[in-house]
Amino acid sequence: MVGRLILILGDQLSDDLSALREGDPARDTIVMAEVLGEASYVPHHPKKIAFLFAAMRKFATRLEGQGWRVAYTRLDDSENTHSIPGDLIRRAAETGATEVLATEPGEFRLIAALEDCPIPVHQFPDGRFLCSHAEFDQWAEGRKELRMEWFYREMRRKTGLLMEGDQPAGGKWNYDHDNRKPAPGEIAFDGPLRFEPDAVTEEVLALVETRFSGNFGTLHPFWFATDRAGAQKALDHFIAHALPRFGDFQDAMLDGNRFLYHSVISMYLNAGLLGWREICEAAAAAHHAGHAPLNAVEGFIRQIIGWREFMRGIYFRQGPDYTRMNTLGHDRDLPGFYWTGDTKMRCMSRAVEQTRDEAYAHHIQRLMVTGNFALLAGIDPYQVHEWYLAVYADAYEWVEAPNVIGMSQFADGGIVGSKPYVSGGNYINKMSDHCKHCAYEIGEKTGEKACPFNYLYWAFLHRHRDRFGRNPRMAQMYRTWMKMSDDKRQATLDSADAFLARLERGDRV
Ligand code: FAD
Ligand code: DLZ
Repeated sequence: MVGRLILILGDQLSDDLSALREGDPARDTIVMAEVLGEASYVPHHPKKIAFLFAAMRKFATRLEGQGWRVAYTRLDDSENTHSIPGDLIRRAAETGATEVLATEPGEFRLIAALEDCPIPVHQFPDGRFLCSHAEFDQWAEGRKELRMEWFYREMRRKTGLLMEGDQPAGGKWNYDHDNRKPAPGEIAFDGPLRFEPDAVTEEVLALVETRFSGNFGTLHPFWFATDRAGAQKALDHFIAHALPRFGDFQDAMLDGNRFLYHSVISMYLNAGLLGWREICEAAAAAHHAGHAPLNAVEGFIRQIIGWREFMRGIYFRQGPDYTRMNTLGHDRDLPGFYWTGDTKMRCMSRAVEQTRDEAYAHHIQRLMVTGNFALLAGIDPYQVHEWYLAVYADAYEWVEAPNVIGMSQFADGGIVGSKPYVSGGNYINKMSDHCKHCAYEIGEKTGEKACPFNYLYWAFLHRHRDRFGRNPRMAQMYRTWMKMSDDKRQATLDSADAFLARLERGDRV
């Protein structure tokens, strides 16, 4: 019987992949390929490329150890066609295979490319998620609004995580209220577990250094785990040392600390080196053993079975045009300092610098600093989306786009959230110590010295008053704006205009 090809993509490095389950090691050939088509459709951070290539190479070796035949294409191979369909065609010619088994990719771009491939590709559902497309659609059907909280409760019931019978542990579904403490003086966690590159990783690092040196982001020091065993150790390290305080300081930011009590496991989870179930069960077990409080564990589990699954559901329900949504009509170009970090706004420069160094920023930096600024300044959401997709090691469209287009930029008009995540400088000052180090004055509301977030925030609300003025969740903000004197309001709008003019001129702002 003629064997088939089994495609495994760079973010499908899991033993329990549906395409593998459908395959037969005795007759099928696994295809894995480092191709420019994937490595350069956005200018990915070099750490992201190195992580995936090293993890792909090791996963191929692992599969060979399990008895699979693997046709692995390295980036430098002379026969490399540099596209996934191209490599499938080449491998089909070599092996005589006439069909391909694949697990559905996480981006519509690649799903379409596989559908158009001249060799039939059977795309099986990606079973590594808790909620299937059909289940999400069934949940969403007929609802006026899709809200994460209701979806999350279904997922808690479905998994039984932190449940006491049919009731949530502790009597409440959501402990978010306890999870908003401002930045603490000191952090009793020295960050994610770091790994010394081994020979496989060193070889990849040399390749990435030569081929992707022009991309935004520093490659060295490279400290990510690149296989499942390492990712599991990184998870254990988080559970043992950071989870107990994860909840309290989930929204905090510190000028001198990049990770606080965050897990920094999203790149492992999204590439398939870890699974949602083992992560959530480890967190729940830590709570049951008395090691971590409920607010921390509930908050952490909610991010994974709630937000992560909800975002995926939205992406696949909305379809390929979602990334082009621009409900607020924002059209300003992404400022250059998103690539250089060269801005006087301390919170922005710190977020961009750490993104450059680590291919990582935590949620509040992404949402309330770089995302908030882009929204307030009216940046074209598609450009914002491309930036996020490129710069973070955990970024794939299925999870990045709903976070950026939906949650952060409100470009979807409220599919993900009922109101935009915007704030003035006061929020950043409350949750961080950046403002102490900033060239701008957080206490000033207008004029050249004032924190730009302060006046851009009011100018945003004013600009979009027809859309948001009647939103009950924003009524208080509009009342405050309207209570200001005409002179103060005018000075605020003038400061915003002057700032945006400086931004457009390319001045250092
Ligand atoms: P922790 O804070 O420790 O949280 C634990 C886990 O929960 C994460 O590893 C992640 O898997 C999950 N999680 C938390 N929040 C979300 C969320 N909103 N959506 C999906 N999963 C979540 N996450 C990505 O995985 N890829 C992205 O490309 C991505 N882009 C984002 C863009 C913007 C504008 C925003 C606001 C958020 C984005 N997120 C993205 C969500 C979140 O910021 C990251 O998952 C988180 O910062 C990863 O760091 P961590 O592993 O330390 O997470
Ligand atoms: C992100 C990425 C990169 C940088 N390179 C590759 C690659 O060379 N080969 C591959 O199979 N996958 C890569 N990936 C991951 C894919 O882009 C990802 O599978 C799709 O975007 C779908 O999520």
